[in-house]
Amino acid sequence: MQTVKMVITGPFSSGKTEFIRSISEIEVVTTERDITTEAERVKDQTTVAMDFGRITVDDDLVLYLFGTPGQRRFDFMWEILSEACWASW
Ligand SMILES: Nc1nc2c(ncn2[C@@H]2O[C@H](COP(=O)(O)OP(=O)(O)O)[C@@H](O)[C@H]2O)c(=O)[nH]1
Ligand SMILES: [Mg+2]
Repeated sequence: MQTVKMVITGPFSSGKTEFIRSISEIEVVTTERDITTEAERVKDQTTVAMDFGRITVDDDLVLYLFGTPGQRRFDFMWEILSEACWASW
């Protein structure tokens, strides 16, 4: 069985968290917090650290899904999530 880490990234409010929620077979670990920036009030909450979900593709393949925050002020998480070895999570 192969386990592959997949990082879902993109701009703020592009649907990263919703995508992972839609396909994950486990309850998604989220870090949603209330929006505090006026310019971002297109929704109520935003991801401040990461999302985590998992989907079994077939007997041989499981995907670990990591979602990043979208805002530049959280860009340190892009590297952390991209570089971290999934086995250590
Ligand atoms: N209509 C529609 N709305 C979506 C879709 N995916 C996400 N959204 C909405 O777009 C907004 C941003 O989604 P979210 O997953 O929080 O974006 P993120 O900031 O990239 O994690 C939310 O209000 C979602 O409900 C989609 O496929 N269709
Ligand atoms: Mg999000």
